[in-house]
Amino acid sequence: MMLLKNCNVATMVGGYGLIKNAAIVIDHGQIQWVGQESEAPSGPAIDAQGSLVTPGLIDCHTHLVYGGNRANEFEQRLNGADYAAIAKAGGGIMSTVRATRAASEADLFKSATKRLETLLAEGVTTVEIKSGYGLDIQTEAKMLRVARKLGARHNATIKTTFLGAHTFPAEFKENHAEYVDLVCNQALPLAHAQGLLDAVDAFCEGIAFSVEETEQVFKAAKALGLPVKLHAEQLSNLGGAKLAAQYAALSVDHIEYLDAAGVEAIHSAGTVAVLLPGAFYYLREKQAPPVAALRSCGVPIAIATDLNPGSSPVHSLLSTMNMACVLFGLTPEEALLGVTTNAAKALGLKDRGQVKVGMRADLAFWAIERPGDLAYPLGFNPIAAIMQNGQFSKAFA
Ligand code: DI6
Ligand code: FE
Repeated sequence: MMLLKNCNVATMVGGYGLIKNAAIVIDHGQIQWVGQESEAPSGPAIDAQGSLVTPGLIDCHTHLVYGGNRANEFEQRLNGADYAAIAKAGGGIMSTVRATRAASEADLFKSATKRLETLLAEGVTTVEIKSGYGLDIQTEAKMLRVARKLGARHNATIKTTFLGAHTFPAEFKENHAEYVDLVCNQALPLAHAQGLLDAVDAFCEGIAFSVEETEQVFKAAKALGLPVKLHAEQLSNLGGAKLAAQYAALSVDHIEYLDAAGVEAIHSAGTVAVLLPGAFYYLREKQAPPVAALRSCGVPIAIATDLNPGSSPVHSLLSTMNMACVLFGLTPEEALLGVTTNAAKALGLKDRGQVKVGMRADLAFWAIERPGDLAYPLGFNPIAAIMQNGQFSKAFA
């Protein structure tokens, strides 16, 4: 049993849920008690140095396993080329697919480890990682094995998502139906049979998969009992979110172009809206997601880095909180909910995202006073200590 004293706890229960002058009891990797320090059980305690304690942060949307990088495309875009045009010309996602196919499993593990450790240093304790830069049976599985191995080697929970339907690989450019068939009937079931999958995603967009093609992928996922998520309405409004709602998706992600009917549909389905301000920032998008409508409807809003080599080479969830506030108008409390409670929901995780009895003891201790101290600076990390499953992965100095 471990007793922590001298802290303020952002429980995230019923909103921000602050308990001042708090103590926390942890046992067997779980929170056993949380409340006023004056009412805490007696015994030897660890001094939490007056820190603000939040749930360990959750990055619920990343593509952090990949080969190569796309700094060249960053330059091309600065010179006027646009994201979709680069993709159509065989760059974009396909450029990363070529590099990822060519990379050894050991090299992918090594480069992904650096990115993961950068995220974890900011109090992140759970990370979702997608495949989608293989687009063939072997390379999709290779990426997912790397993601599983990252989870086994780090003090963090890694959730994996199959994204075989990310784009059409060059060899299927003229035969989309055959590729969708390969995804649904071979790549997906094989990865699942190897225990590599927690969820299934697709990129529903003009430059990627149509609503009908996406539905085939969702049907295959459901047949295997896997939950679905969707990259939807990022660059245009195809109605992907409505489809996702019909399949009780955990989340719809990006959603800059989501309309009122889409908001209503995901609200009814209990689907989380995942905002990815890093991609919006890098692609210099003009249309922000419908935050006011999501709020007034009561749709849970999560935010994530979307860490990927093309549209969002963002390795910081704290910076993402800042961008969600500055670019999308979230409040710092909403941003914090977006990387804790609502991010847990977006991954279907019921055992984390709040500091309350029975939850997993994943905690971040910050040398700050209020959520604004996380969302307001850029490039400053006020972490004091990190606890993962009841153990300090970073101890107090
Ligand atoms: N949307 C994204 O933001 C990433 N994938 C997707 O479907 C970007 C992937 C990339 O550009 O490499
Ligand atoms: Fe993405």
